[in-house]
Amino acid sequence: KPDEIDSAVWEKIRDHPCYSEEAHHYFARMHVAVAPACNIQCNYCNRKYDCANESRPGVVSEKLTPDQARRKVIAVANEVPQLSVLGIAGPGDACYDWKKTKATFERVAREIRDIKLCVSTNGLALPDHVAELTDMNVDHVTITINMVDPKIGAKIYPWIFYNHRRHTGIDAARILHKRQMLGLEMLTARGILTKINSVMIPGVNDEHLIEVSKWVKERGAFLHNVMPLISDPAHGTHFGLTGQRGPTALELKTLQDRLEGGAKLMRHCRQCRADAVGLLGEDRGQEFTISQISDEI
Ligand code: CLF
Ligand code: SF4
Repeated sequence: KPDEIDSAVWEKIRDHPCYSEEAHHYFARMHVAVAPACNIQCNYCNRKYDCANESRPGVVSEKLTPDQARRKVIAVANEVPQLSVLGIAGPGDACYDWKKTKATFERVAREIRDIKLCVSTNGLALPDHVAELTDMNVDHVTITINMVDPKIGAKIYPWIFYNHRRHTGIDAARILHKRQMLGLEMLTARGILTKINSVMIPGVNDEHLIEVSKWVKERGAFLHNVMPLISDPAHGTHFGLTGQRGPTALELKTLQDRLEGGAKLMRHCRQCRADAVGLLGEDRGQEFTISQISDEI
């Protein structure tokens, strides 16, 4: 255990492949794509594929009901001894599509007691579910935070759906920002480890992510993961259609180096799919499609 990390935190990260760089060589995660609905629109999203919170577009993820997800997790746990974490990361928003997220976690936790539960969200609905996340012993939550200035947010989010209606422009970005900060503070107060994902969008929020890093560090974020925008016109995202480019590998690394000294950086993210299975960078999802899993589980 590294000296600077306290023992309670170490227990939470030592076998989590995203929260501990060391652990990612030995421990596997799996995602189940149970949460297709989303409450915001990001200009880098293509709903046909996965939540770009964490996911590389490509092939449509296999969407599952909570019971199918339970069966799949058991099948994977039987075959993949390194499995330590079950994450829900889309294809929509795990906290907005909450009933399915909750039902999945409850079913799995009843049968596999030591699996770690992990959630990824845009943060808008997060404050409403922090109490339940705490009750379910969810120790890891990722919030995608791309701005702390609503003027920049308005360039990334055309609308959000909140309190039964659609909000647009700066108004939408301001609400999203407040909810993200509130959610982060609530998690920190309860000792839940938080990772902040930021999508680096050149010319839109690249410089601004230095400010984001300060804000989230002050509010107790455990890790900051800056990911490159994946902008391919073929995927039909808004940014893809407007010709917005993603950063080069050098631009990403230069920004990450400038962020040293803010929140601790994650540098080994592989932008997993919403139905990824295996070690990071490995995707064994095709071995565990629901049609291959016995009905008896
Ligand atoms: Fe999944 Fe995300 Fe949990 Fe990890 S992924 S919900 S924190 S278990 Fe990890 Fe994949 Fe990067 Fe995500 S490498 S995309 S950071
Ligand atoms: Fe798409 Fe995820 Fe953004 Fe929702 S939060 S619009 S699913 S990228």
